[in-house]
Amino acid sequence: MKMILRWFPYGDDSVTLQQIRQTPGVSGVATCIPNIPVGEVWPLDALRALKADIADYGLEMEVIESVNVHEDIKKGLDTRDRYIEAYIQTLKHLGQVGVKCLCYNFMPVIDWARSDLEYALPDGSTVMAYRHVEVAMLNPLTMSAAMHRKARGYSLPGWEPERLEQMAADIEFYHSITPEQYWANIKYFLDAVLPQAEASGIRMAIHPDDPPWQLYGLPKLINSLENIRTFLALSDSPANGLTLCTGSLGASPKNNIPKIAREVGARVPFAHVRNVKHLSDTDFNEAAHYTPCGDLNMFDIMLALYDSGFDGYIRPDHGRMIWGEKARPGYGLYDRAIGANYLLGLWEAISQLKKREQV
Ligand code: DNO
Repeated sequence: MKMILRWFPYGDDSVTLQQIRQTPGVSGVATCIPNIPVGEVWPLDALRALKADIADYGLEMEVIESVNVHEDIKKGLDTRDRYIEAYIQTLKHLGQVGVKCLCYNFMPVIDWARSDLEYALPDGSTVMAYRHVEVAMLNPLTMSAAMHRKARGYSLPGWEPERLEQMAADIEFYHSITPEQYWANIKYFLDAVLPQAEASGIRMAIHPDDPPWQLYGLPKLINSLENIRTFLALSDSPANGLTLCTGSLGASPKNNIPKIAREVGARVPFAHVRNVKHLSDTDFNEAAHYTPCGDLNMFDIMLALYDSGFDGYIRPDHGRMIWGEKARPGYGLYDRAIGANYLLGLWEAISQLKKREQV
């Protein structure tokens, strides 16, 4: 297991590589080259330069989060092959710079969704929050661009106001796609890219839908144990894996995260581990990682991962904003550093006890 932190390059992150390096037990970052239009090849020289910048701080760049999948691939359009070719070329380049794991998602049109990026808790910290009725009201088919601007100019990925018209058209398009067709579009993509991922030594890790339920009538498939089984059965390739995002799947009280981790942990190259506080079946606040702060049992999750033979990367996920920090929502330093060391502590305790039991 390797503990890493997500980090955004080119001055786009208030957290520095130096700070990450000083966080005990963190060996590297999950990063990306932002602003490459979806569907274009990630240039090898830019990847080499980024890797060198990260290596200057003694950190590894073994995980990329994310290379986004072009909407034409998700829609299953005839034009998809050209974008798949570009994806394959990007995989080659990632392999050439030593990337071992690629997080991506197949969420149609929008990435994750929240109603509030700075919801204040009684202790004065802020977290990201989700109220289903409010998010449902942000439907791009009916809302204005201004409504989509959130917290200090940060937009949710994929929710940029200038994309609004296209979003509305895309959402309508998906209304005519059945879940069967959507599964077939995922499989078409996997069959095309996994051979290159294998050849490049990269494990691909699909990110679950966040939230894991229907929104704007869009297909949501990576959202339950049953559907994760279906996804993993699409290809037995060792390069076909899951990002176990405990907060995304765990937003639904119906998902038993330790059970999922126990069953599929060996096919999880990357785990995003965070806690959530359920307010109802569809409303939640993100929470500090520590088990009593939320509704997910972090010990059970880490134990299940350990027992499953999990041998991947873990990163703490969205943290609260604490101690006056101003940062990209969810991605400040302080609460994620606390989370990382809490998770490392659980992992150390579990592995030490298991070793002693064997003696
Ligand atoms: C949210 C993240 C997601 C994730 C992508 C992966 O904080 O977990 O944006 O990076 O869905 O493709």
